[in-house]
Amino acid sequence: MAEKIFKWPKYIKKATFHYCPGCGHSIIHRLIAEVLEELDIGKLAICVPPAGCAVLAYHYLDVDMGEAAHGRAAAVATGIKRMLPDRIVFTYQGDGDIAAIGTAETIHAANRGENVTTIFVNNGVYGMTGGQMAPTTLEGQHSTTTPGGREIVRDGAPLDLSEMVAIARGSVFIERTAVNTPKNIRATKKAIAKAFRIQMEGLGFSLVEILSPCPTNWKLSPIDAANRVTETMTKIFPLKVIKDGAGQI
Ligand SMILES: Cc1ncc(C[n+]2csc(CCOP(=O)(O)OP(=O)(O)O)c2C)c(N)n1
Ligand code: SF4
Repeated sequence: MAEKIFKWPKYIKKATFHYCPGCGHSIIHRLIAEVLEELDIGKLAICVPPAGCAVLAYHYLDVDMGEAAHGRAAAVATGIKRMLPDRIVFTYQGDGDIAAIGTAETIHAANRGENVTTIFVNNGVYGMTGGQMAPTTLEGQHSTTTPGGREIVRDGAPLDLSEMVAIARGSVFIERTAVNTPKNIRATKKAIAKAFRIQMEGLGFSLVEILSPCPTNWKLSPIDAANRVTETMTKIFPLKVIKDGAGQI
């Protein structure tokens, strides 16, 4: 009998994604849905989606949702988890959301050791609003607000948000992955599953940073955008487990 190797994930709604061709958000949604199903925690899950291209995540992920204002997801997740400790609470945030306007909420939630999980989608730009520079924009990268390329002296260096969160004593597990190749997609799914398991065990704050193509604002084809992740982004944001275990690094 033929083996079924592909099916519609239980926690993805029958909707058509609005994401651009080659965008990483679609893949990441699917991975989250697969992990929720495999860990049998979909009915317990509460997602706090961002302001950003994934603001409509509630159209796609079939789990409870508690929308947050731009950058406030870690604070909203804190409140939800403290009121409903038996639920699995996760934020889903872009780099503008988490590493610019939401830096304070994120660092302090991590430092308090809030038992929540953060999915941090790093595409190096403010995608939804048209491709402005984000804290994670690379040196020399063109954006609508750095038309001649990001200059470190003028604009600052790319921000290592995940490493900053790792320094916070209450964070437990932090890994940086990518969704530009099948191998990296598989590693991302493993990392998301580990982050959720840490929350299920009540161990504290977990975060998975996922390097994710934004072909539209990078002005590249989907294939060239996927290649750029390995060729350029991973040189500045290496794929690795940044922290595995409680305490300060
Ligand atoms: C308080 C506030 N300031 C600004 C905005 C406008 N805004 C919406 S999405 C966004 C940036 C989103 O970029 P990012 O978080 O990187 O997510 P992406 O769209 O790239 O997935 C901004 C600045 C807003 N919604 N609320
Ligand atoms: S603008 Fe970028 S991040 Fe937003 S949906 Fe399109 S490819 Fe994805």
